[in-house]
Amino acid sequence: MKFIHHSMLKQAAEFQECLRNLKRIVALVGAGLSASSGLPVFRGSQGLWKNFNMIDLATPDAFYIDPGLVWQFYAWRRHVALQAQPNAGHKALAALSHDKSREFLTITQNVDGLLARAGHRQRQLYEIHGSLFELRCTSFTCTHREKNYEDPLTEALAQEEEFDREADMDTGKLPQFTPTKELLGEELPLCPVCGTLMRPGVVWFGESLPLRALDGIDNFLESGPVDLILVIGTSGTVYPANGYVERVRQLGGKVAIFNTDIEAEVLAGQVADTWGFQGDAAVTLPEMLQLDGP
Ligand code: BV8
Ligand code: ZN
Repeated sequence: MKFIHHSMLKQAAEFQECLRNLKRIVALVGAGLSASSGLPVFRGSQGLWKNFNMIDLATPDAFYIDPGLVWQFYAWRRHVALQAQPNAGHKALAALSHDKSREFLTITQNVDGLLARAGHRQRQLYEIHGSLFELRCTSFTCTHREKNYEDPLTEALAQEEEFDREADMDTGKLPQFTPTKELLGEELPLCPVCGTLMRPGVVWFGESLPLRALDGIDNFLESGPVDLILVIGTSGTVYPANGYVERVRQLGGKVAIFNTDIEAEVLAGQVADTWGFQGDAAVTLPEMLQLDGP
């Protein structure tokens, strides 16, 4: 497929030439960036949702109906995220956040904490769907919330099988979630202040996104031109997160897509102001962002 290859080389050269002069950049990140760290993506073959419908797990109703099931899901997600390591893609974005010659911010849909662990500047990292490592009290009269990296959170939530990343990655066996037991309320994380059940500090379907984050992103988008949005490892199915791509286009910015699955016309360079780099973002992103000098 010489043609595609030629077009990709051309896009790469053009992108890197352009990147030097692009001063205000936004990254929109999805599960694909953490895929090669061993964390399953939500859709596609190894879909995390495959063995469980998202409605069963990532909604307030699911938690109300069966907090034990939902807590086992999130305890398992915390466990595998803590076992995972940030990859070269996470580190490339973290490096860009320390580049003084540009204004840059990352909007991540991921709740796995890997960008923070890669050393991304906190002030420029917006976790718009929350974090697995935030816990919140469910009582309306209590405002307790905490950062919490303990694993297990409670004895009952201890994860049996150790997820052996190397071995499992080779066999392509990604961690699968199978709830094992009926858990009672007192076996779940309880608020240290008022004793009420705690919940994961993530944004569930039907819940609004953290307003502080939305405001911070709006300030960036409205306080100057936006030259480029890097769209990394996201299927673009969840809103309002994926609305930012269109917003940057409307502001006259260019779009660079990093995904294992890119539309043919983007690959062929037929979509205006849009580059497409097909492959594992942990490989393509560092390659394309190597900033050899200012
Ligand atoms: C809200 C936290 C209103 C929890 C998540 C109908 C139409 C449009 C929208 C809606 C609709 N009905 C309802 C809505 C709104 C809804 C929504 O968008 N639904 C979708 C599913 C249709 N949105 C909401 O409910 C949001 N809230 O709208 O509130 C409101 C306003 C005010 C007051 C009250 C209410 C809240 C959405 C947040 C949900 N929480 N996560 C948790 O993680 O458990 S969403 C969760 O799924 C992730 O955070 C992420 O956002 C999403 C997964 O998407 P991706 O990250 O893109 O991952 P995916 O697997 O889909 O794709 C992976 C991609 O990577 C693929 O493209 C693949 O090709 C690529 N890839 C794979 N490997 C690699 C790779 N790329 C590069 N390298 C690789 N190695
Ligand atoms: Zn409380």
